[in-house]
Amino acid sequence: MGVSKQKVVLFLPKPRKHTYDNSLPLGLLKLASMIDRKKYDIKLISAGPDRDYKAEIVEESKDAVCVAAGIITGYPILEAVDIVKRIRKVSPNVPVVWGGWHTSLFPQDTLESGYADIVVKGQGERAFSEVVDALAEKKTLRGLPGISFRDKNGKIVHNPPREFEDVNNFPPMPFDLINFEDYITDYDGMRAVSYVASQGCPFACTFCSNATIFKQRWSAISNDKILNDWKFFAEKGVEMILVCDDNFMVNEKKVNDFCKRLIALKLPLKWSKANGRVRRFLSFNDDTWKLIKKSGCTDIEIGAESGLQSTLDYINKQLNVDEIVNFIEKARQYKLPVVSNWLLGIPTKNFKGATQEQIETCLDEEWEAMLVALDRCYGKHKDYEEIRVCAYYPYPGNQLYDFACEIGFKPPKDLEDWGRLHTIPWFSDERKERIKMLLYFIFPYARDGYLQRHSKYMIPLHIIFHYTAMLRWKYHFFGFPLDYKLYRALTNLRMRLTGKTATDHE
Ligand code: B12
Ligand code: SF4
Repeated sequence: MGVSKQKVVLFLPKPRKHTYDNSLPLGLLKLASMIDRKKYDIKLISAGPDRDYKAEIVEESKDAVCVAAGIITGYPILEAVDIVKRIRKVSPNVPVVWGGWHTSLFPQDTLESGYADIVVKGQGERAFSEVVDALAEKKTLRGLPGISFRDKNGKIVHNPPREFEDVNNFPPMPFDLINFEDYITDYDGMRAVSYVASQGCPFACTFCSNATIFKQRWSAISNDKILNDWKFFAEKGVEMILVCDDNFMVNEKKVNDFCKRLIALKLPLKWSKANGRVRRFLSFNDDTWKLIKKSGCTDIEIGAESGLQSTLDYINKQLNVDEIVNFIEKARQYKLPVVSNWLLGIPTKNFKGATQEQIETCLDEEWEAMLVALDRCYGKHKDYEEIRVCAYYPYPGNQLYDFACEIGFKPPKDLEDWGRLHTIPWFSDERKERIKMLLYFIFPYARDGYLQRHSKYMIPLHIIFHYTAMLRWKYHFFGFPLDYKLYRALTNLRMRLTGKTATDHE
């Protein structure tokens, strides 16, 4: 008779109160890749709208070696706390492990909350597999690098950090653990999945915690391994791969080789949203750009962040506004639309000791500079794939977060408080509303080819919206937003009629 395997439960809470995310649970799959399946039975459960996943997690945890959650800052914390409370009622002795970006930054707070017994910091694959073995074999956790834990007496112990490893040391992701069809999303009518081909980032922008967690290390999955995963995706009928690396276009030689090999494989796949630093990307030669296009890449993504040079310098972006403009022009030559990301409300040294009136002047300047930069990038063409403008929110673990706290942002006081969004004192609701107008109304309606693209479903109002959106952009005019208000009212009505809820970031 075979020995029954012990169970390891991995779960991923939903990212926001009203929205689910059905992109592949890549972090948990990577962890699972290092767990010995001969010894352990792995249950991987991610939040989904059509089943009682919380009850499932509680049920599976009953006789588990441990139950582990992947956590990013924000709402996932509140949901994980709720799930752990339910588990504890039924299985008070099952060890609870938390890992991911938030807990890597706040191991002490996480353990003090009482909702986690062990925290894995940074890269999780090897650390978590060692934790599982230690728990199963009832060995001490003392000395295991990269973790913090509460010992038998309730004392919090922080073990030394773990060396960041080459991601190629880890086995392929065990996709057989999930029902793959559940993670296929619709992208412009194509069957799409998300993919991450690297970890870390060599840069250190001051608003990002990547450098704090991964110490400016960057490691990329080899082209062989990426292509094996992509072949598997193609076999599953995937047509589009959404690349979500923090920085995919780092090494030109690797990108060039990757594209050549992808072309040679003739997979019926397109890829999209691969991210790169503008300056590095600009230095890629003509051959690489052509290969990127030829290999089925439909668009590329950049962090432009600001139209103000002083702000770009302040956040250590190592980028000039001219380079953003040149980059988008260059991508245009290769017929590669660019998804550009912009932040508004970035606090700079001018905010320190300034009155709200002075801050408003800085924010107006930032807004105007972004519009001018957008005109330079897209003015004539409006041929963007997407433009994303976001209000800066102080996510923790970096210099800009510390500065935001210095100038009035109230830092959350404990783990659960990190689950709630706090007000940004210098950024008014009126400014947030203007961002929404850009994002949901002006950008989508002003796009090149909008009328042709939507001609099938065109109603006269769409035509009017298209022209008012273009005029608003052209003249930088955002007053009397009757068209926008009408658009909102119609959207809300449609949502009510179709029974959909607005996402909570809208
Ligand atoms: C896909 C993605 C999403 C998806 C899904 C998120 C999810 N549930 O994983 C969606 C679109 C929903 C999303 C939304 C948001 N995201 Co997001 N997202 C990503 C992205 C691009 C990829 C995640 C991924 O799959 N990575 C690949 C895997 C392999 O890496 P990993 O998840 O980090 O896992 C490793 C370790 O962290 C660790 N680990 C992870 N989980 C666990 C669990 C255990 C038990 C253990 C032991 C270890 C462990 O081990 C893994 C292997 O080494 C990351 C950037 C990135 N490079 O990771 C941002 C990122 C996670 N997102 C981020 C943010 C800020 C957001 C948003 C708030 C953005 C916004 N302004 O709206 C929202 C809302 C989320 C919220 N909190 O409210 C930040 C999180 C920062 C933070 N402090 O937590 C990141 C890191 C981007 C960044 N560079 O700042 N996001
Ligand atoms: S913002 Fe992007 S480029 Fe800058 S440190 Fe973070 S991941 Fe790297």
